[in-house]
This record gives sequence, C-alpha cells and structure tokens, in this order.
Amino acid sequence: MSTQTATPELRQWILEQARAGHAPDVVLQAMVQSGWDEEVALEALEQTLSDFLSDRSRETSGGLPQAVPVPEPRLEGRTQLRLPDGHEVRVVLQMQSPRVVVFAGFLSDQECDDLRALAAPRLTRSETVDNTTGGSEVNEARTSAGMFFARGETALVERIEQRISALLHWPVENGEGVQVLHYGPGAEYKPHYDYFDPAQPGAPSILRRGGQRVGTLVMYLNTPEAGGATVFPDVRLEVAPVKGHAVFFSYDRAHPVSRSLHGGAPVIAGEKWVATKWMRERRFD
Ligand code: PD2
Ligand code: ZN
Repeated sequence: MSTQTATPELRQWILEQARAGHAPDVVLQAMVQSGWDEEVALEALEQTLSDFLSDRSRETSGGLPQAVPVPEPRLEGRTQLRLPDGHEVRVVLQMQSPRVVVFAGFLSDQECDDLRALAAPRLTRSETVDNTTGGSEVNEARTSAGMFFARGETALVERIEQRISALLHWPVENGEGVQVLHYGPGAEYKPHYDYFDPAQPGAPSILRRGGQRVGTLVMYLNTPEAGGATVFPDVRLEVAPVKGHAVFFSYDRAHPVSRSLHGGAPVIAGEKWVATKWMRERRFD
C-alpha cells in the first residue's frame, strides 16, 4: 500500500498536460518517472480527467449545472422570528430570484462593536481566491482590508455561527470561518459571484473541501455615513448597510441564472465594516 496522496498541484499539472495535448498514458508514465506510485497516479489521472470532462460536457451541451439544496430561513409568512438563543430578528425585504432576504436586528450593537474590536488588529489587505490556481491573490476589484476568524474561534464568533445556522437551517460545519472586511472612503467590492466558477482549472481543488458555496450572509457591523450598499446589478437592488442588519442570498447553481451577481458599492463618506459567512454544500473542514 502506498502512503502517497494526490495533491491539488498534481491535479493542476495533469490538467495542464491534458490541455497541452499529451495522451493519458504519456502523462501517467511521466508521473511514475517523477516518483509517484503508479496506483495513486492512475487514480488521480482518472478522477481529474473525469471531473474535467463532466464539467465540459455540461457546458458544451448548453445545460445548466443541477440545482442543489441551499440554506433557507423558514419564514412561513412571518416577519418576526425568534431564534433558539432568544434573539429576535425581523425580515425587512425578501425576493425570490435572486433569493435575497434582509434581516434587521441580526446582531446587537454590542455584538457589532465587539466583533470589530476583535478583528481590527488582524486586518490585512483583502485577497480573493484565484480560480485558476486555487490560491489567493490581492485583487484590484476589492479595495478593502480583511481577516478570517477560525470557526468557533471565540465565544462571540461561536454564538453568531449558531445563530446563522439556526436562522438558515444549515449546519455550522458547512460554514467557512467568518470574514470581517473594512472599507475606507472610496473602497468597494466590484460585482462578482461568490460561487467558484467550475470551468476554472483551480476549481476541483477548491471544491474538494466542502463543495460549492451555496449561500452568503453579509452582516453590517456599522452604518457608513454614505455609500457602501450591497448591490445586485441583475435586479437593480441596493441593500442599505445598516448596523446590525444582515443580507442573506443563496445560489442553487454555480451559474449566472442564479442572478446572484452582487458587489459592495463604493463608500462615499465614513467607513464600512461587514462580517461575511459563506456556506458550503457539505462539511468544510
Ligand atoms: O461588503 C459587501 O457589501 C459585500 C459585497 C459583495 C461583501 C461581499 N460581496 C462578500 O463578502 O462576498
Ligand atoms: Zn460577495
């Protein structure tokens, strides 16, 4: 039995060889020659190429990716929800396509202030996941500073994560760590999708950990003086950033039909603080 396991870099390299037109047996031979166990190399080769081909065949047949289950609050016509921790939130807006729900009072003023104080000393210039490599990079479309908490890192973070899970009926384990972002005057986050583009070569390595992102909750930790709305350009919706409010949106397919394109409009005056929770299809460990 081999103790080797295929790495994301190996899978990336396999895709590059396939794109360059090298036949699978030649690629396999090269892997074995560079020290990979034949069984591990063969399995990595088969899995990587079949993932790649199934994505391609969906695209070329003009088909949509299959819809998957997503987080969803159970509103049942109510506009006021009491969560298991006794916290009450109000629904101030909802739409079906894209699926967007705005909650008031999701965080208390104290929780907003405490989260900001915990995050402030750890902020660094924001990076985004680079779809082509699976790594992260500084991105000019995102002129904010940010940091990630580990899941359950502090009692406050854990309480917020439990609240999100209870509100959206989605396991805490499927959530990425909370990210806090700080935008100064003029800073923005240009429109983007939060899901990972499955056609990008880096996607299989990103998706192996927890699958796709299927939902986002952006929590506003302050009220900017002017600007800083979260915008959904496909439907011309602007969600006002109000301290303690949170905007939830989901996307059941990693495809523009989800209409989940969204951005953070430039801050015109003052500053903007948000905390974001991204939710995956499966456990994110
Ligand atoms: O800060 C925002 O309004 C914003 C806009 C778009 C945050 C995100 N995306 C995000 O964190 O994904
Ligand atoms: Zn986003």
